[in-house]
Amino acid sequence: MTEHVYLGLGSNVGDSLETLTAAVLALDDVDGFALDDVSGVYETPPWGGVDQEPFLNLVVGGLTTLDPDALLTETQLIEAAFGRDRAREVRWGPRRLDIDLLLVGDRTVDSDRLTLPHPRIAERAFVLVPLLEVMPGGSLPDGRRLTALLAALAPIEGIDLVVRLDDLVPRGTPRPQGPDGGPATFVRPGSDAVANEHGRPDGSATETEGRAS
Ligand code: A4P
Ligand code: MG
Repeated sequence: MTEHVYLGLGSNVGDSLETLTAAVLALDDVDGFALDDVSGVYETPPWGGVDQEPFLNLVVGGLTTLDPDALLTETQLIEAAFGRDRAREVRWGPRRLDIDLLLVGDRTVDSDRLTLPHPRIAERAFVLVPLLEVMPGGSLPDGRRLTALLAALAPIEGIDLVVRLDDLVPRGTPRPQGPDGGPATFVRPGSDAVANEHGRPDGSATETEGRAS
């Protein structure tokens, strides 16, 4: 059986952009997993109450023939290969690389090792913003729409598009273009259109402070 799967990646230790790019390519190398789409990379304020650096986050969509447990084993091997040391971690603290299974088809799983959908999707703008890019119009298996979940977190500040990794997915759907031919913008609920430093409509500095939820 082939299923659609969505994975959330985050990093705030080391060269996060390099780590995330390499991790996406490592995922594509996993037997039984094929990369289908990758969101932009967003700089996001740390969520979870630990004082730490901002994260870079992205979401990938893929097709898999692996069962969720086997896929989790693969993602944890990739985390370890990039130097993640779980023994030294603070919960919701700094991470060299975190890969979360967000959604695997419509499955709901609640085992010691794995919960699906990932239990904190609805609370995390750093997940919902990139997830909506690769799953436009998407919903959780219980029917809650991603757009409604994101709106419920408003106002959302400090999430900024850093770069697109579209070249990693040559067969992906072409992206909508922004007004200047640059990256597409999105609008934070209750505020003006936002884009990265190349596409920001008012040319002002990119805001990095704020809160995710
Ligand atoms: N596990 C259960 N379900 C899952 C699933 N769906 N996907 C189990 C992945 N793992 C799952 O994982 C601990 C155990 O959860 C795993 O061994 C697996 O068996 P974890 O990643 O160490 O921690 P967690 O308790 O799952 O927490 P979570 O929600 O993944 O958060 P993290 O990784 O602790 O959070 N702020 C921003 N802006 N961006 C971030 O990326 N990340 C963190 C780290 C905190 N703040 C952040 C970010
Ligand atoms: Mg995690």
